[in-house]
Amino acid sequence: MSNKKQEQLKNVEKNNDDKAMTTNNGVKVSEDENTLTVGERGPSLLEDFHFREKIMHFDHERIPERIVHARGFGAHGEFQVYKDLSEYTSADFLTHPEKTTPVFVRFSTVQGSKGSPDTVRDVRGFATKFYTDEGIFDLVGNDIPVFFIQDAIKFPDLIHAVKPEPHNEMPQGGTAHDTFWDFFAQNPESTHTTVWAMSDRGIPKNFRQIEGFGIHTFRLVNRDGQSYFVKFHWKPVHGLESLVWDEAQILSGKDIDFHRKDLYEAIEKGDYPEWELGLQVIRPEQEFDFDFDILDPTKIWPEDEVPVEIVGKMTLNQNVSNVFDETEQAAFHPGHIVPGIDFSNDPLLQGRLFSYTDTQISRLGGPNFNQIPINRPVNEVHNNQRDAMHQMNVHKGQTAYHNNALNNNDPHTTPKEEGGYEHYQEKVEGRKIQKRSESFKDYYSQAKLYLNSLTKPEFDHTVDGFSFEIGKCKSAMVKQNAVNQLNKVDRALAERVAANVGVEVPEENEEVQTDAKDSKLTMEKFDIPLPGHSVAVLVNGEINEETLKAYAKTFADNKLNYAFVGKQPKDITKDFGITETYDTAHPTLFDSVFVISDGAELSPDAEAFAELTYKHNKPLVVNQAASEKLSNAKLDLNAPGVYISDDAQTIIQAFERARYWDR
Ligand code: HDE
Repeated sequence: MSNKKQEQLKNVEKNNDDKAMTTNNGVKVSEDENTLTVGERGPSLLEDFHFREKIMHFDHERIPERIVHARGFGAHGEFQVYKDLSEYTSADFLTHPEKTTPVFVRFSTVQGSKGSPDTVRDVRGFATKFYTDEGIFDLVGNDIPVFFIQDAIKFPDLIHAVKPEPHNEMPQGGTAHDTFWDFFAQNPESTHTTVWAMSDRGIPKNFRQIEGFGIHTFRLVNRDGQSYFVKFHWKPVHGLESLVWDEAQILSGKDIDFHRKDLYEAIEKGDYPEWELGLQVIRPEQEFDFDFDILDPTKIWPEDEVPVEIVGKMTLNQNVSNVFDETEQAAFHPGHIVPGIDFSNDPLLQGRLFSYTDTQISRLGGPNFNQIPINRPVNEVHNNQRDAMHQMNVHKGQTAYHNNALNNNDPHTTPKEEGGYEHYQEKVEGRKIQKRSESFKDYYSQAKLYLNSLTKPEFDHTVDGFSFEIGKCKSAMVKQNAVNQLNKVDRALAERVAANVGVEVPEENEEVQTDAKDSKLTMEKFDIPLPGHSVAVLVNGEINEETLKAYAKTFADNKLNYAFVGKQPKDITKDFGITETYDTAHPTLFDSVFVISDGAELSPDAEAFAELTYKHNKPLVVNQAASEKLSNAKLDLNAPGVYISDDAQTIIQAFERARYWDR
């Protein structure tokens, strides 16, 4: 823990080791099991101040969960830029390749409440706090590069439609209900993002393997005051993977913490999750060169058209010590920016600038939330803001105003040349109006571009996503309206979904006409590195210990996580053995399966395990003896990604692909 933020947090750490218990006023406590009563069986006495304080504190332990992104998980790390980006920006952390900047990242789902499952179909939040030497920069993004709406005034409508319905508070954590699809059909600007959410992108495999997007157009401003439009990207070093829908649904029950556990364990093991920071830059003179408006948050800048320049790397290398103190109290805000970065006029971004501070006041109990340790910058803070709830500082001196002569006019302002923040002097003029720009009105072309860019299996999964979600609606009108919208994007999609959910395909084909594609949108473009993947070894019969150990070594040497699964746990050595049973393990919790037998029959559990792995298109290896016993199982031993072999190396080879969609 050498980074500045970690050191700062260390100073406020509380450790109970060897410490006497005290009240919050520092009085040593002699009794913590029994309240003060009159006699052994008599009434309790209010004068037991330790009891009163303990219960009072407990009664207030919860704070309001976030209105959106309530379910989240965070970790610390650091960021380093690869090269000096002074051409684009004056930001200190982007112009000093020798510096590492502490970061804190919180991943989240959007719709569900704090206790909802991790693997629901939803957009994932990807919020990064950079503790730079010039103050905090928050990149509060998502794992999908576009958003459902174009203007912040519609955010409460979107969220009211997507959240559990008010009359019965269902469903939790998902969009498969009438109000969401009614919103979708009545607000066509949501089409593009919804297509992404219904594709494999809506069910990521874990947090380590998602992309991150700032979504909005920001500005970078260099020392000469020259400005560039920019979009921020995080590219996962570990590749991009998703679950299959059936798997995601099973996992919502088998392991509600599936994503957070993966992140936590990877960091504990030292397999640090990493992302590269990418920039898409558009020069001011190119602002109107595109067939989309670069301020519209429902549009991507296709990477084939505006390539992503990779400029740095972020590594998450430290779990939090306390989830409430750090992750829950973290207050992100897209308005936290540093010199060298500025906003664009994207109307969604502009509205966010109000919302995030406002929400912290009810969530964190007052305007001093920046003083909570996780939210403190690593550089010094001085200003004339005073008092208010939960003030943690003791401000010295007589003056708290500017200008003053009594304190030499301190704290003093700093000119731009010396690092003071100055807003970019964009020239704007116009009438005050409430009207959406005509240039924002093409809702369908990029939704179609996205579909055009998917592989066939990815397109099929998207059909399944829509069919499941629209199919769950109770109102036939809502279903029909939703399919009518799809008909404006892609006729084949509309036809297939209409058939699956039992409504009419609109007579007229209204499909938007474009063959445009972007080669960077399919998830299959990403290489999937082997480390971090997992294998379940199903042990049938009495396999000797040396064989099991040799398998374990091969997996460990290749940085695969592994578990031996049998009918009963069996210690082979102190730290090694059959640790999982069919009660605790499940195929959805592993990326591949290796079935071994010494000739013994396979248990029905083992067969079912192999079948589900097969069904979910994951690598499957069975040894010769096991293959002979699998004749009743519902799987084809000759299918792609299924191997008959006794050699653990075969699993390594089978991971050439994480999923065999052609099975
Ligand atoms: Fe947020 N959003 N949002 N949002 N958002 C919040 O702030 C809001 C939007 C995003 O891990 C809230 O502290 C408005 C886009 C993330 O703590 C709230 C609008 C994007 C997180 C809020 C948007 C996001 C939030 C709730 C429309 C992707 C979780 C609690 C103008 C670029 C941060 C909080 C964390 C959280 C408002 C749209 C991402 C209410 C008004 C677009 C990742 O302030």
